[in-house]
Amino acid sequence: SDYSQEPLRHPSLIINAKEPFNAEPPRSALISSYITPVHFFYKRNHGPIPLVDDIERYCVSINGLTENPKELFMNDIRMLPKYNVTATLQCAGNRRTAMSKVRKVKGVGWDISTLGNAVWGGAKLADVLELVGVSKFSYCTQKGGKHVEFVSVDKCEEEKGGPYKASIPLIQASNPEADVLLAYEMNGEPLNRDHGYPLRVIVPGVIGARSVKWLDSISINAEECQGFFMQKDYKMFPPSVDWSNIDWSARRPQMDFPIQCAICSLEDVDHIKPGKVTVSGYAVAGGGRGIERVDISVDGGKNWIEATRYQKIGVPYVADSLSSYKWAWVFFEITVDILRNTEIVAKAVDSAANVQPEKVEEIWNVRGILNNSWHRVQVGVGR
Ligand code: MTE
Ligand code: MO
Repeated sequence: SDYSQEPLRHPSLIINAKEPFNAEPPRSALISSYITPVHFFYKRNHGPIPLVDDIERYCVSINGLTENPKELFMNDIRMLPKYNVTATLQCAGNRRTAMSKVRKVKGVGWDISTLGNAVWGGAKLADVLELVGVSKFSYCTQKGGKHVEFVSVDKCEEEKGGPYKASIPLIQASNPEADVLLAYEMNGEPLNRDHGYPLRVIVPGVIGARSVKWLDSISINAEECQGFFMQKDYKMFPPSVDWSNIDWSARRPQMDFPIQCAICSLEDVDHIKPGKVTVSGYAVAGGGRGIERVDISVDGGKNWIEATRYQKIGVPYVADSLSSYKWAWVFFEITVDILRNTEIVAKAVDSAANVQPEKVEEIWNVRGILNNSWHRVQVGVGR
């Protein structure tokens, strides 16, 4: 593989793997602003960053089980109504390092910053599909298409040198309320190469793996995508399954991510002065479910107090109100008194009353995905 044309990256990113480039920001940088600056946004790749330079000739072909296949140029996509969707993208591997401490798992190690919140600008996939004869809210096209597959221009080892790909159900793709985008902007700027220039998919509320970067083509198919990352990866197995008895066909590809939160104002083992300590971080729910509550414990999980939540500084957050960003994280904050060595814990509850599991052991899985166990930081109190 050719890594000679990689873009420049911010020097404070924590690099978990160099080639392919996989990096996350430090915890404190992650919560330094509600909208994650592009340079601090985690980067998750499975191959070299492709170089798409002839933007005039760049086009996305839309084919498969539709009456009216088409090639769309950037101008065709820009002509459609533009939407700005604030959405948190989270990798299924977020917090994998902590899971691998229980028992070894396969995959790049990640701390708690394998997610970011951006304003994605682009066309709604539901509008794009209408251009090829698929009406809004369709389960199935006349020719029997039920899944929408996204194929990239990059090349990955796992696909034996072929492109990265993924699919989502047609009903989600054609639902304008699902806010699935073909995005050409991130935080008001053209997408950069690391994040999918010139065009990527954004599937809000779903693990990052389905938000295909460097889009090359879209195919409407009867079956879900048979690619590696749909069928041989990013599936959740019970703790009893290991590499000797794994049956990939027994599980479905993971779509929504689960309720998640983490403390970012403290490192794993922090030494602090006795007195008031600010505990802050992010909480995010999959599938557009809002965050109902974030609970903090300063005694390892015996007693809990509720943190304040916000999406805009100074404005209390209310889940599912018209003023909330339904696909985006909330920040939480609370000031506590810490006088002796202890464990500070955070757990969130979403609007469907889903709660994070207490122990990582209960959700351990061989691929090391979806670690959303209570987030704990050990604090040592010194002089
Ligand atoms: N798309 C392509 N073409 N190639 C990839 O390797 N990685 C996926 C997804 N889309 C990937 C991809 C994964 S696993 C995640 S978590 C997100 O992109 C990461 O997006 P980001 O690098 O913009 O943060
Ligand atoms: Mo990912």
